[in-house]
Amino acid sequence: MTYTQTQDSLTGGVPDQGEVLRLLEPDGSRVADATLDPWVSDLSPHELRALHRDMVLTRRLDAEGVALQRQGQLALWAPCRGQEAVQVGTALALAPGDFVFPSYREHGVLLGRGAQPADYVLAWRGEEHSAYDHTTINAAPPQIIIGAQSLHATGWAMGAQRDGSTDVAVAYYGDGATSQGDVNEAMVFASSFRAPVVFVCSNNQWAISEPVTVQAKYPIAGRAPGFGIPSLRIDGNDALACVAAMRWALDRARLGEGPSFIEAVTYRMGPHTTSDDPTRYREPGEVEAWAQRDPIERLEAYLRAEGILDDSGLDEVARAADALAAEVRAACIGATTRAPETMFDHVYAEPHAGLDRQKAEYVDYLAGFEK
Ligand SMILES: Cc1ncc(C[n+]2csc(CCOP(=O)(O)OP(=O)(O)O)c2C)c(N)n1
Ligand SMILES: [Mg+2]
Repeated sequence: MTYTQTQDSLTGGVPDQGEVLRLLEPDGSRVADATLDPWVSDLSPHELRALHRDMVLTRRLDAEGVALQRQGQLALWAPCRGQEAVQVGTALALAPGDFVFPSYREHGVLLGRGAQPADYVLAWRGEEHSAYDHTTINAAPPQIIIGAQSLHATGWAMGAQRDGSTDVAVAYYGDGATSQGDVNEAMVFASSFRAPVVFVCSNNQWAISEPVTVQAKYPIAGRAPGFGIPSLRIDGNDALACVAAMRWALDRARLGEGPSFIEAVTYRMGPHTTSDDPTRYREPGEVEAWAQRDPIERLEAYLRAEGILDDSGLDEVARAADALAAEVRAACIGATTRAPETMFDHVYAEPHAGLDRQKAEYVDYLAGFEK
């Protein structure tokens, strides 16, 4: 579905919730789409293999994150299984100078930005406020406050605009986040100032235990034109569609045409986080139906049919994925745990009397255990 005019959201009733733009059917067959096709016509076999490889790597490292949490090595993990196409596909379209503002679930986006093994896990282990240097991989720390990153991205974009740069900010958030004031405020600002920002909404059908149908009586992508922001509603399990839509949005931003909105319709195959039990609120049949639309199997089927990927290529990718998972595990288990009171460090750049007092109280509290 394309929402290019404000009018689209005001007329014509509620479009079918299933109506999305796509280039790959669930069985991997290639279909034409006049809006998306021009943006992926130049993808080389090498780039297509990289797209597939990063998706497999993301799935493998995500499984390792879950395992590490189950083994007591991480406090929490937010699984992204099922959402690899939107994360990896949109990240692949970025330029090095672009800056992403991810949520807690965007492991595939971080991979695309060049994150190192420790970067995925140290914050979830409680070792660091932010595991990576955000200026190295041009990614803000994973945001836990739902939707807050949309404002940060818009502010960054307005800064880039004033610097006269062509760099673009990207805010990644979920379907539930679109009910937050922050997201709506960000869209007003982005539209008013024609900020070079892309809003990527991964509609994974659930906001913890709340189904998207409760808070979206109209396709989420259909809201954006009301803010003056063109949008696309794409199949978020189709990696080619994700690359194409992101290139469309980035191009608009770089040409000074302002913000764009992408609703990627996908599915969260796992629990909300490792603290959640989704069997309490969703039917197994729903999960099974979405398993038939798996993003990795879909791209694999297409690449095999095109002669771009074969058994030996798949073996090589599986080995690389296991190697990455082993590195992530080693970085996690081998991390040096610092003194607990260091969590007060680096909160402010300048000395802060209130924080110093809290730190002193906490040191006293810890000393109580030694008596
Ligand atoms: C401002 C705020 N309110 C509530 C929460 C608790 N919370 C954590 S995740 C979540 C659901 C988010 O759903 P969605 O935006 O669809 O993203 P998803 O988790 O599905 O990727 C909520 C309500 C929070 N972290 N921040
Ligand atoms: Mg969601």
